[in-house]
Amino acid sequence: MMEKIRLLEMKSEIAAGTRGSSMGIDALRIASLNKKSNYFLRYPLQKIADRNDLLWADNPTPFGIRIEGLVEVYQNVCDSVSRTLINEEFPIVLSADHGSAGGTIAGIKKAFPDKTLGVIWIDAHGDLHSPYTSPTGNMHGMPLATALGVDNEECKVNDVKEVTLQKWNELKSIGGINPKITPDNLVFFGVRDTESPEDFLMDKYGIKNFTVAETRGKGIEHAVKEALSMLTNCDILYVSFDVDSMDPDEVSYGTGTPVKDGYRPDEVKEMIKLIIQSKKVVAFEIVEINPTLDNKCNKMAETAFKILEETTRVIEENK
Ligand code: EXY
Ligand code: MN
Ligand code: MN
Ligand code: MN
Repeated sequence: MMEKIRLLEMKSEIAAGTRGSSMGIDALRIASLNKKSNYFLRYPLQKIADRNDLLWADNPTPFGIRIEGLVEVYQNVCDSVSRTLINEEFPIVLSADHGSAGGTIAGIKKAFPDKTLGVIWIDAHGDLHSPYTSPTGNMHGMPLATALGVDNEECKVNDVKEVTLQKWNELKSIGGINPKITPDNLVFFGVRDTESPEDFLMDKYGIKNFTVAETRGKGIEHAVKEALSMLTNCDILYVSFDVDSMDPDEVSYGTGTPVKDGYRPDEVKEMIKLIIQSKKVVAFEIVEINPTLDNKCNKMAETAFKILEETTRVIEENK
């Protein structure tokens, strides 16, 4: 098991549909200071180079220079995550936008190429789109498609330029392995805002989604046990926590794509704690805090920080 924790800071928001998630990690810092916590002093922190300069470039369309920039972001995240794991440290990835999570998965696989990786994705969204199917062109809706290596052309709604496809194929191959995960080793919690191409993939591959209602109906402990039992063939696990999995009316609208009827913070905290106790977890990631959208001052970051602190404590206990 990992000796110690390393925080990896990734402020890229070039995959986002809205500006501001790059400030989510500093909002976490503010939350930690308001709580008089020394959390950000306790662990080594590595800043990973983003390409937010592309946000101010001419014509920074998602399928123009932004996808080129995302290839670089994926590579940077992949290298940092894999180096951290090879150094027997536990990476806690503090990301802006969920778009960079494809790089996190690439980094885990680069560090452990022969291990079967399971992914637990806590999110209101499926993040399963490709350039062929995306309703918005925002690449934060695509990280899992890059990890699964799926183009989902059968559900094509967009014409895609050759140059875009080349970059898309590069995204899928970052870290040298494609695909990095198989659909039977992916479990969702809280997904409740998908488009038909994503529903098609979830049905085609039988990807399990524990809805909020099902999680509550079964009880969190039972739902997590069931999820872990579906991933027993995995040697290692990675948990990606998108704060928009939580209910915006319960917490705040401080995230890029809020969706009603989400989890309460205590439910998510308990869920992650139980998952991490499984000891197979080698990386944890928290994404999508956007303080510029918070309708309750810094409530999203404060809520997320409490979950991050508790999760980190459990990771340390389980080392
Ligand atoms: N499925 C929608 C799209 O692809 O544009 C919304 C995606 C939201 C993604 C956020 C990070 O979870
Ligand atoms: Mn986003
Ligand atoms: Mn997401
Ligand atoms: Mn989401």
